[in-house]
Amino acid sequence: MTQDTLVLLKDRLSQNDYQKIMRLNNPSINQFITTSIEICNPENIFVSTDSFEDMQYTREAAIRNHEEKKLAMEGHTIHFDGYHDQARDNAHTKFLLPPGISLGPELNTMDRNEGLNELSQIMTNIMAGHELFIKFYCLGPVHSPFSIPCIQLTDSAYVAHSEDLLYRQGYQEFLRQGNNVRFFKFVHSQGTLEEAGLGLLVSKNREKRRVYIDLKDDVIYSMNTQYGGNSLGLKKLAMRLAIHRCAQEGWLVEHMLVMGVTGPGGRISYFTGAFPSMCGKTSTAMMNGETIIGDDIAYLRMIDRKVRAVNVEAGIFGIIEGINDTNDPLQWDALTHPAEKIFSNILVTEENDVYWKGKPGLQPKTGVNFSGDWFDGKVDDSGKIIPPSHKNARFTFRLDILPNVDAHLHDPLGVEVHGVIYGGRDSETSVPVEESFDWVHGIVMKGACLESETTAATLGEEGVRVFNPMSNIDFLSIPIGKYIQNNLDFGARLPAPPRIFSVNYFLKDRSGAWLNEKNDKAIWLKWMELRVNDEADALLTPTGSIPLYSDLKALFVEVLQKQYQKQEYVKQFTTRVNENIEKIQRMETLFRTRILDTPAVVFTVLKDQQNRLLDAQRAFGNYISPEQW
Ligand code: SPV
Ligand code: MN
Repeated sequence: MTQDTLVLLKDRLSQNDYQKIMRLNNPSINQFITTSIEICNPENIFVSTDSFEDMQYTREAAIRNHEEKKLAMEGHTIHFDGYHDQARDNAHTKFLLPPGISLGPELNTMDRNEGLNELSQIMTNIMAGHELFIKFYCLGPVHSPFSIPCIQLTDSAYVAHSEDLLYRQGYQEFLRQGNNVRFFKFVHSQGTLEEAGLGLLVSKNREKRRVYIDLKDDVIYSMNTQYGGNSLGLKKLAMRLAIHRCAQEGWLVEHMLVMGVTGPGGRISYFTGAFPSMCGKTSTAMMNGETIIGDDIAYLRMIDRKVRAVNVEAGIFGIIEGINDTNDPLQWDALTHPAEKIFSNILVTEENDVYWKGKPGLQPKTGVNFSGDWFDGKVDDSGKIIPPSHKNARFTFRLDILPNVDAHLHDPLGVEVHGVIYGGRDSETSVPVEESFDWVHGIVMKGACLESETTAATLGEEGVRVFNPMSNIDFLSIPIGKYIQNNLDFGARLPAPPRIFSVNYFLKDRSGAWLNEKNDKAIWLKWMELRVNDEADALLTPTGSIPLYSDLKALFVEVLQKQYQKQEYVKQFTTRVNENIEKIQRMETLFRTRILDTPAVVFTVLKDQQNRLLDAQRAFGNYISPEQW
């Protein structure tokens, strides 16, 4: 640490804040902060520790700095992101790579020096006139083998406030881990601001929006954006650093919910579940009657030869569209009662209340939303109708406001995982729920071969079928084959790996009608809970093990008080042979031509499944009723 570093820190920080940094006694933290201050040049600086007062300061700053506004209900605030800043910007999210390093053709990369040069131009004085927040957090529970301390620099009080709701405070964790700690660093600036609805300020320079990831130094730069998926360091940005790190260390970082499913006699079995964005992950995690640990990102480690998982986060940044009292009673209750909560990109009514698309009751005719003053029928510059709330509009709150939060949310050892679920948006191929034959079959066929139709969670066209291994493609920071191999190796080290399942909430019949209702997922969860406890039989099909009609019928009555008809079961669980074979062929071509480091076993598993399907086709034809097995 140079003398200059300390001089600059002393000069720019208050005496009190300077002492907060000095207590950490970590030259690399000092260096990181100094360099960032020098280039970004904020007007003033606030250093936050884990104290209630510091969180209160951040909360109030979000109002004072015009990034949030109070709503009628106590604890509720509204935040807007710019009209064109409503989702993750994959095109401008890039890994900065030193010469000679490659992450394969599927990942978005650029030359490290070129990226750093571009950043230094974009970042010069970018915080002029802004307040810089220096915040310390911990990914995963504190005082745990999973804990990764993080430092977030941001000139957005909204970002800092969101992270206070979404993550555990980490100043004490830095002190606990001492100055050899390996930590992640984030620098975020909203950049130049302009006024949007309700006088709130939004990022203006979207042509200079960048999210650049420097794996070499474990640092991520996010510039000229506010949308959480681009700006919250600890969310999808940290996930990329963690995926890089876990592959070196032999554990897993997954785009997964963590939840407890209650079985007979009140027993709880824990599941993790990976779904692409907007494919039912949060609503599964929030299932009434079950317990929630997390809805987005999980770390999985082998501890005492078992898989244990934690939620990296302590809050939810969830999609609000369509939430209603009938289908999502827990989310509905949480959203309609006082508690600290940030709503983003929904409609604020004349009563200073909120409205989102799908909220029960009449849609207001006017209000203010992410497009400014809004009225029914308003169109944007390109003639597109502007809905009252954006499809990717979200809410942010702490998990502990939910009545069904699991008792182990902050357990330093997490929970033991009994089952792993993979789900995609697939209208034509896979059955609603199915168990794989074993870990390798599950990782390859359910995880690595996951395809899903695109949604509004990322910028770009919706409804296009894309390859999304383990629902994690957007966040991978290592070559795809290596990532699959890390998953395979993880299971190979376990004496009894968790069971692997697939679910598909989006299956349609040939006329395009949905084959399931939203709440049917409650039944699939209960069936999986029985399976991991060896308490339900299954039918063996070429693609995996599927439920017996009698078991589902009993569960439908018990859980949903619904008569489940045999013909519904037959339609839902018919094996669609051609569609499955076509998918295998798409995957085979993709792995051969685009994923150059595909593990050889992937091809073997694909081939075996194809042969089983061809045999079944010869015996039973193209559409095979479950009654045939
Ligand atoms: C997702 O899109 O997967 C999310 C929200 O969980 S974001 O923070 O944008 O990643
Ligand atoms: Mn997500």
